[in-house]
Amino acid sequence: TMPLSSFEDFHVDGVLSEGARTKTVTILGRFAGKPGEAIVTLERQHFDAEALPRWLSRNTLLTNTLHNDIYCKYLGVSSQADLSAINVNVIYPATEKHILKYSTQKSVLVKETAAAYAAVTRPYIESQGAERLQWVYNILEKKAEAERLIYEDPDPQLGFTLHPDLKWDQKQVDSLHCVAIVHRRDLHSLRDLTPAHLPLLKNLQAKATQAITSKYGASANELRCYVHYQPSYYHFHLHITHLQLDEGHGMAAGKAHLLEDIIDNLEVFGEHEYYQKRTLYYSIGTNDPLFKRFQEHRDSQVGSKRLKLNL
Ligand code: M7G
Repeated sequence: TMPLSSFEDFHVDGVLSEGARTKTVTILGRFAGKPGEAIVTLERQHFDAEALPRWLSRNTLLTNTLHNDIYCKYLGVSSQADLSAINVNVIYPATEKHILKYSTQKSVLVKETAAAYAAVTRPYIESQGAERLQWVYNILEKKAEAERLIYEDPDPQLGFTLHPDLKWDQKQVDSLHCVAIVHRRDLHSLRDLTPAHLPLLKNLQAKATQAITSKYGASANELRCYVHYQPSYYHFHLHITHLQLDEGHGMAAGKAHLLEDIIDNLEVFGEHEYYQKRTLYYSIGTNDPLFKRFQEHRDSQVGSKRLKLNL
């Protein structure tokens, strides 16, 4: 076969698959008058530095689709014919923590023992300002995203809200990503969970998946329900994604804990304070303020050992 110079006389027989995250589409087709079928994969190109000034100009018209606190989501359409539409997320005004989170950085694996949690992580969580959770409280109080609400169980102890995640443009069910946020405000992370929370977790499991199934048609065994440790936001919430969605780092071993596993661990080992006592391993960016705290902790331990040894 000759290399092509264009898609002249190409006929599309059908779409074989689409990748929402990879921005690809794979097509089955034929060339008129020629035998055999062709599989063609189209992949959107990376943004090159040269195109950025053209995108970030008055020629890009933004239609707002989400506004919650400092977070906005838009559909961007350029009046320059050679540029196609894009999804745009804006954080404004961004805090130092946001800038660090979104900057390219190295990751390291952290071993968080129960003692390290008590000495480093818990004080860090307690030092978080309430303003970081403003978007969560806006959702719970219907001050934002009320029109995007998929489902709510208003019970103050067992209840939660269910919304499309900021990351999902809601275009395709196989890239579905929703977030269920519990109404109670005393649970910060996985570390706080005990058998007393089993009714809450089982309520989430049953009703959130049921609501997604009836709204989007994805069946329960096509959904992945998980909790991040460490999360970015210390108010207990559940991620629900379609199994087809490749969420990259957000699904990585160590970071994503399946809701089913959490429930099972609490049922089997919960009386032994499973999530309070066990060692948790996760990767963390070296820009993360929590990483700095682990470093300071290690340095102070080395220092106090030296003192004890009279060095
Ligand atoms: P996380 O596990 O705390 O942190 O998840 P991660 O960002 O490291 O995954 C928080 C989830 O909430 C993420 O999937 C965010 O995309 C999502 N999210 C964040 N904000 C600020 C909003 C928002 O304002 N609205 C909605 N609907 N989702 C959000």
